[in-house]
This record gives sequence, structure tokens and C-alpha cells, in this order.
Amino acid sequence: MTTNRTFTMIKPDAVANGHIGAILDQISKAGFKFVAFKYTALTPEKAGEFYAVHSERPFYKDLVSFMSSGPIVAAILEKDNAIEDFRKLIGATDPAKADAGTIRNLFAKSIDANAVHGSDSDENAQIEGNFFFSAFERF
Ligand code: RTP
Ligand code: MG
Repeated sequence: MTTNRTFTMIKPDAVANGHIGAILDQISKAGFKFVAFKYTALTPEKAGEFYAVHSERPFYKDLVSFMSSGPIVAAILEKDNAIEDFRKLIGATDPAKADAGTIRNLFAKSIDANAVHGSDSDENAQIEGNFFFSAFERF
């Protein structure tokens, strides 16, 4: 089933560097509506749980440490073809390989601190949205 929803985080690097406003503006201008939204932070335990799929990868420890290093913005977004269109909007995982004008191209410094998260499937968008938001926080 296609839900037309994706889940995103503005990661600690982009928050710390003052890019929340510019990134939200780019997301809005690309046609995404906000279904749910919060300014929050992940504990190391929560970050580990969120990225558990990567627990055997060599970068997992650094990823968990980075994602719990400061506040983030979490949001559920809605648009036709949301998963694919949002992954295009943010660009490649490694900002050095991200297309010009993408969010990671503009705002990310490295593959580890890459400014934004975007879900990679409808199923994961639902799981990730449920990780952060209750039914009462969606509009
Ligand atoms: P995300 O989940 O954060 O949206 O990133 P992604 O789908 O583009 O990349 P993914 O494969 O899910 O990896 C999650 C995060 O782990 C870090 N990573 N580092 N050093 C590496 O080879 C490597 N590969 C992945 C990145 O920070 C990536 O966003
Ligand atoms: Mg991913």
C-alpha cells in the first residue's frame, strides 16, 4: 500500500548550524504538507533503536552518537510519491555525491553529518512516524 507519506528528521548538525528555517522552506516549496511536527532530541538509547537496522554496520556507533548529540526536528510529510520525491529532494547519503540544489548538497558537510533523514520505504515511513508521534499529534 502506498501511503503518500514519509518521515524526516533535520539532524543535529543542520539544527546546530542554523538551517532549520531554510530546510523547512525548501520542503514546503517542494510541495510537502506537514502532518506532524516536533522539536526534540534522541537519547543514545532511542537513536540506537531508531537505526537498529544498521546495528551490525561499522558506522553504527558513530551514527548513534551523532544522532543523540543535540536537538532535532522530526516530521511526517505528505505528498504524492512522497518517499521517492523526498529522497530526490535531499540527495545522496554522501553530500559530496548529492546533486546540486539538494538539501544535503546545500546544508550537509559529510556522510556522517548529512543534515536530514528521509524514510526509504512506505513501511519504514510508518514505523518511523509511529516511533515519534501519537495519533493525537497528526493533522
Ligand atoms: P538516512 O537513513 O539518515 O536518511 O540516510 P540514508 O538512508 O541516506 O543512508 P542509510 O544507508 O540509511 O544510512 C544511515 C546513515 O548512516 C550514515 N552512514 N554512514 N560511512 C558510511 O559508509 C555510512 N553509510 C551510512 C549516514 O549518516 C546515513 O545518513
Ligand atoms: Mg536510511
